[in-house]
Amino acid sequence: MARWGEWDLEGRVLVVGVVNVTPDSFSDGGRFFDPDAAAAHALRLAKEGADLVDIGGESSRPGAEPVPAEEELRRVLPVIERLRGRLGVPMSVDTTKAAVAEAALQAGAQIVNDISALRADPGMARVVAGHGALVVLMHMQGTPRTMQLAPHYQDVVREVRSFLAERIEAAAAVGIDRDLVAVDPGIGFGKTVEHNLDLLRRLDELGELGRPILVGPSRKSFLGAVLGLPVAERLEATLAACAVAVARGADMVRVHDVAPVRRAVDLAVRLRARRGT
Ligand code: HH2
Repeated sequence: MARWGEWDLEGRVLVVGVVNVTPDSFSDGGRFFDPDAAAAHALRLAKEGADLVDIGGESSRPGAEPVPAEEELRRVLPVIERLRGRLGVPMSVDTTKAAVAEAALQAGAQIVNDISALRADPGMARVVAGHGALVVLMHMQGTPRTMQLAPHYQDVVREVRSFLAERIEAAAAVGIDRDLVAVDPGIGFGKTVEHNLDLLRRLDELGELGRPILVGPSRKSFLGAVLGLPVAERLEATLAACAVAVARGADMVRVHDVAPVRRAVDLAVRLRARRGT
């Protein structure tokens, strides 16, 4: 497994640049709510070295209320349309809704990042399979509205791994080629600080799934909890978390601060023991 779609992941880590077209995202809500501002931000992230950009129109921060599909489409489609043919790197759409994924793929996105791992919308798997799109399947306990109320696991890493294994099978059962699937432990999604730290400490245990691993620690609250820092001051912690994740086998990192993360992970990947050694 050294490939994801067109990407060769041998000795290489993909940097996924975050574009939040939302008024309420936890770290940059409102900054890129305007489609021109969002498109300009995506172009900047590509220039800074992002391998792909992930465009989302619904915040999934703890406590967030769901956004109707029509509103999500009003947010993300104009951005995708502005970037089509201009961005120079692929676009993914961060959505749990089949209608949003369908329209985004038709408009030029090539990847679906579904934080519900195809569970939130029964039509989602068919859309992904129909387009032959790349897909990210993420673990989450509960829903964004409820997930941080009382996260509970016997062994968070084993439970996340078996959940992701089950979701890979569910995707394959509806005709999604396994080679197109990447997996994500869902840092911050129904996890305590200690659960998040455990997932990063033992990330290598997800390697058994045989699929590329994406992690999204960027600016998240567990970093703030460990260091006692507000969201605007979590860059160094994000860099450290990304570097350790890469050392433990991450193939992709989803981040807001592309330029510094690019440098950190390009070094980290050179320092990584080769797979199987
Ligand atoms: N984290 C967020 C959103 N989408 N997708 C994947 N695959 N993995 C993640 O860790 C992940 C994700 C949350 O970050 P952000 O998009 O910046 O915040 P918000 O959900 O508030 O818009």
